[in-house]
Amino acid sequence: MIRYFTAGETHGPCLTAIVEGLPAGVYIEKGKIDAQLAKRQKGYGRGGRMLIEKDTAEILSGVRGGVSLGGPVTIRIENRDWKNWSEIMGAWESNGKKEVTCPRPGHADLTGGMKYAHSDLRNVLERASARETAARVAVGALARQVLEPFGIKFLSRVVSIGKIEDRPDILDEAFYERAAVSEVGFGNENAEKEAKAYIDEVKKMGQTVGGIVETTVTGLVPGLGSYVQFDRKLDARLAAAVMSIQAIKGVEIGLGFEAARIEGAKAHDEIFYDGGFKRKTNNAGGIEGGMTNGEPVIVRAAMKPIPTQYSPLMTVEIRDKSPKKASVERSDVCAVPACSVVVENVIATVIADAFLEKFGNDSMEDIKYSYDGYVKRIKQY
Ligand code: EPS
Repeated sequence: MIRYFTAGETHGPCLTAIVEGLPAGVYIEKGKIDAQLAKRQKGYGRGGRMLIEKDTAEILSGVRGGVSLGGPVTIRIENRDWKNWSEIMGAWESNGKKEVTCPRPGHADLTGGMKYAHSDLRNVLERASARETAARVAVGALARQVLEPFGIKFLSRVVSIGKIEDRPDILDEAFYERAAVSEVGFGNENAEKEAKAYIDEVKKMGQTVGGIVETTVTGLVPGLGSYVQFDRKLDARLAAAVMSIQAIKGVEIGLGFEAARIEGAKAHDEIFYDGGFKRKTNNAGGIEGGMTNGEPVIVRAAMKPIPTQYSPLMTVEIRDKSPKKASVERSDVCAVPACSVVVENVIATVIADAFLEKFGNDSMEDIKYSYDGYVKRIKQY
């Protein structure tokens, strides 16, 4: 089982995460974590903060000579912007500047201020910020290194940005490779051009735009997760983890909401046998009864437009209750490609958790032994 916590404010000294449950004997490459962090910073429409940060993971415990020890792994990601905020966000000194009293519609500002009795809503936004997703990406990029020796791979793409849909002719490796390097996460060149033009338009309107992202996980054995208890169902765990990412308003697995609009014969995947149990289609998105069924797991998430609008919506000043324009915090016009990286790595952590739940948590040596035994047994099923 893998558990973790993240900590840190967007303008504090750093983000930290403590990961508990990583087995001993995992070969960990720092470069793989930093590559995911760098990818999260990219994307057409990203804001000024991304010009300041060069996110990289410092490992402070649980790893020796590139191999995990089995104890908690502490990850630290420096906030380079801290030097500009140390007098405002210092743990012991704060000059109280840059206070926020005009809550942004769509952000945690107003309700967070009520809940925690903050009269300066900066105290809310500092932790609610999407900056925290850098820590979650680092955790996922670490956790997925448990899965790589077992051939488990993650493929992600942006399905749409606002009203602009990507137009995959065929979802093959080449398409995913193009999507992986596209500034908008699209694999189709013309659709990419349209999306960039649209983001420019949205920026001119002083607004923001969200979109839909999709992650496909391949190489999974059947039987991760369980049907015996609601909180062990893998689809439930994936949905909760993805929904907990900033700005996510919807999560689908497989056909998702489309499954509610069609009859059973079109919705379910017929089974056949060809040296193993196979399915003709994958409308279930690789999960049936809360368990992987051996087909690729397909998860889609809907990201709302980021709440900070440079032509702000109306709000209420929390002290004098007067109608005001919402506060404008530095932000992104579009962070959908970044969201795609966050969703992929958050999914990786859930898959690693379910994988270790089934095959053990102590050492990669025992895990491989348990995995090989299971694969051998189900081949004879
Ligand atoms: C982000 C960091 C934040 C924002 C943005 C994305 O940095 P800063 O607040 O210093 O500009 O740019 O977060 C939001 C837009 C938000 O509303 O949370 C990041 O690291 O992804």
